[in-house]
Amino acid sequence: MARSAGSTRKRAPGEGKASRRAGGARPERARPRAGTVALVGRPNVGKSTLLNALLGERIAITSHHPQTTRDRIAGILTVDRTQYVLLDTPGLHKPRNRLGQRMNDVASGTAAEADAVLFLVDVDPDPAPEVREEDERAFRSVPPGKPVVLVVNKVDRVKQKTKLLEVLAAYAKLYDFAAVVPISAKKRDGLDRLLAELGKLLPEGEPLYPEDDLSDKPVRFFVAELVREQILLRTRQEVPHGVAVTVDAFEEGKKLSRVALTVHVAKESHKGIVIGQGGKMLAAIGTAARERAERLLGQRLHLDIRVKATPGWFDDAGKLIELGYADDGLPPKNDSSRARARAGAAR
Ligand SMILES: Nc1nc2c(ncn2[C@@H]2O[C@H](COP(=O)(O)OP(=O)(O)OP(=O)(O)O)[C@@H](O)[C@H]2O)c(=O)[nH]1
Ligand SMILES: [Mg+2]
Repeated sequence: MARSAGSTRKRAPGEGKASRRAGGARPERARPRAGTVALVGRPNVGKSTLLNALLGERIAITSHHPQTTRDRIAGILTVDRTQYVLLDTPGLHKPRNRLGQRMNDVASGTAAEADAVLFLVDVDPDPAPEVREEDERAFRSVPPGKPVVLVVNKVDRVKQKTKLLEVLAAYAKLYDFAAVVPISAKKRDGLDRLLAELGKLLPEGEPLYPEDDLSDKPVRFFVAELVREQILLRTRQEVPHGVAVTVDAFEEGKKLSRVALTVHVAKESHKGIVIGQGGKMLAAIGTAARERAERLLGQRLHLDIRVKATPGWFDDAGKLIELGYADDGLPPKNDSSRARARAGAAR
């Protein structure tokens, strides 16, 4: 699908938002609805995979490692006269450092601000008919009184459907959910019903974003994230958790944009792992990230990536700011809902 990084306003290089050209509202009698839905749940349950599946675009990075997502990322989906502002969030977990605490704050803060919450859990291939304790703990971060849709993901893994029904029945007792929806984000099963249930919970109103916007994040965010994704996919153990990627320069050209990035690793010894023998690993990371970024953003890119050890950055308030984890990732309070939803674009 055609994509462009363009938006109409004048902007600094790399600050333009990702947008979609296709789509748009089809005329219908129902009144327009628009609102925010926070996707929350434990790490690794498939929140970002679900966001991408609903949008039909891979805007959020995903991996088999827990705690892949570190920011709130809005994905904008307009179907008929309903605009869903889907807010992907970091997985709720027991934090071990400042970064982890910030990630939890972003997730629970986003749930508190949103019009509706999509609480996501996943099922094992052979699931026990009970609520997982970690899910119960994560659910406590959802403010009481919110409309919540419980979504049970990865049903493609379950062979015995009677077991799945038992899991659904157990989780349904956790709260007075607006709906309980089994899905497979990977196979895109159950997504139409999910959207129908979420749509009922959104307030009536005009779209919060232009209909061809895809996300609230600037282009440079996606380039940095796609580099981080390749590192998550290609490294193991403690290396991926200690990686942050910053954009140092973004030179926007008509035919080709040049992006200079730094990969920050937690230890000197991790540098060699990311660079690889003769620089092979870094070259592979760069090529794969560039290809994905070009596809998403609809522009040709040249990535210039260096690797630097920044020990302890995830526990250092000053370094967290330097590396882009400055605020709590939330839109400012005391604002109209329209301004709130748009605020993320300014980062
Ligand atoms: N079998 C199966 N795997 C899935 C499904 N959805 C997601 N996954 C896998 O689950 C893993 C985690 O997916 P993510 O989307 O990164 O999970 P997340 O909840 O965003 O994780 P954090 O960002 O760490 O909180 C990845 O390996 C996905 O491929 C699904 O429907 N079925
Ligand atoms: Mg995620």
